[in-house]
Amino acid sequence: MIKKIVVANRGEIALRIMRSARELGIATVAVFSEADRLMPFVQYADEAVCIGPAASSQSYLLGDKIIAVAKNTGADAIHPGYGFLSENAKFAQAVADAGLVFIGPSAASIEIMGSKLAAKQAAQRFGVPMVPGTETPLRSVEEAREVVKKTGFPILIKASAGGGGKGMRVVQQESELEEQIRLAKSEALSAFGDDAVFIEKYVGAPRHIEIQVLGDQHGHCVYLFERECSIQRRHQKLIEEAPSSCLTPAIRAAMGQCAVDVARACNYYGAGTVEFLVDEQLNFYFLEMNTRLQVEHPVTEMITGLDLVKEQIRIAEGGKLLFTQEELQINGHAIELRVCAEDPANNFLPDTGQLETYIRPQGYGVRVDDGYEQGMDIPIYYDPMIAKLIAWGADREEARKRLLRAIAEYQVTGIRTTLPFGEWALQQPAFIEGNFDTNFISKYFTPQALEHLNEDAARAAAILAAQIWQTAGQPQVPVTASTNGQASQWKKRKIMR
Ligand code: MV4
Repeated sequence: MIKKIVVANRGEIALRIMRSARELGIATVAVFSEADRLMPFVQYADEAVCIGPAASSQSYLLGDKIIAVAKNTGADAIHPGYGFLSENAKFAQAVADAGLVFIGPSAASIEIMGSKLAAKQAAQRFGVPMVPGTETPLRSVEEAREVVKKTGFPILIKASAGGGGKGMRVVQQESELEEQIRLAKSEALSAFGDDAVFIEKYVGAPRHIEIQVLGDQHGHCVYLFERECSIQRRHQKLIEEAPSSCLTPAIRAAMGQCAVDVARACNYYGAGTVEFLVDEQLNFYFLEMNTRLQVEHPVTEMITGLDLVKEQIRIAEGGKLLFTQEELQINGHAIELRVCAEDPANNFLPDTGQLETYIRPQGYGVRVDDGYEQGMDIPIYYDPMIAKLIAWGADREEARKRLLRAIAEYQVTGIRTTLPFGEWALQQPAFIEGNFDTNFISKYFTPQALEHLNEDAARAAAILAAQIWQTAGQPQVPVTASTNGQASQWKKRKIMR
């Protein structure tokens, strides 16, 4: 049994993992960078060790140092969270070699799924549907021409070592083919140290739907239904929900079975996610498998009632799954908004600075997974996501309205966030109808879409300034702080119609 876990991560996910560990009576060790000394996850841990300067390359990516911390503190396991070392097969192996438990899949599973070509070959043996194209490294332009005779244009060239959209190139016509292959290969070589590329027919307006799987070390594997992740911008997801509004029970079951097959194809254990593209006719195609806990896992937790981190720990200890597929069911609907320190009105540029006001929404069905407190600075060194706001409802419409209500309650000043984007997106007719694909943001969103929100805030500020002037002669109160509550009053009236 695991008694002490080193959490090799920071921010909201470090805290998220520590909370589950504490409920299980497991002690936690935080490793942190010099920039994170005052962070809540460092405070929350039973022990904390500074592992280096702010830059990830000198702290959160130092696998050997983190393993040494585990040894020195008498920990018996390491949880990698997401990002950083979570999908690094060498790190997973080094943890095992040090006599520690890696809370995740085997190094071999991570390695197979890290190669998109190896993943496709494994999936093909189980008859999992894939986009027409190649399953072996492209050897020549002639081979590409042969493949395109069958698929037609447009096609995508993808790097085998890529993933998550990295190293992808669209080719529209024959005349571009040779040049694009050359560019894709050289880009893949410099970015990943591996120039293997493959071809897929380009699916134009797909949905991105992923299936959560859970496997134990005794050969049992189940799927925990899907997450709809189509609302993204430049491969950065912004809104995720479970279940997807477009799947029928039959397609859900078929995709779930395929996801379990992909997991079996690499002897998977732990929590994993199998990504699919779904086209307009609801054909689905396996893309890749992510061998970690994902950012958006809470929506799955909200509709299944499971704690995925606890399940990961149980599985890592060698425990058996406590439920069968038949015992799992979807309860209600959950929607998550990623609250990032980015300015949606300015091309989603990262915005750093101080969280001057930070007041969380509360109430029934609202969950906030975050990693900062009011008054803290958002460092420039890491991912700009400061929180995940999740709403659960008995059905999709209740979840949507609840998330809007929570967004209106959320008070953040000092930095710009994606909260206004969320308010806008959740009110779009296409979103309300569930009728959208991965082009949702580029199709509907313009910075002007948020202008009415700014107008409201400006009007509220003007009214307040006039009132203060009348009663006191000149401003006595910091205007930024006092306009905030006023602005959200205006917002609320506008949203809740
Ligand atoms: C595709 C595709 C269209 N056709 N493959 C992007 C992330 C990576 N996992 C695969 N991606 C895509 N692969 C074929 N054959 C379109 C995308 C894609 C995408 C996928 C999921 C979510 C958002 C996306 C945004 C642009 C492109």
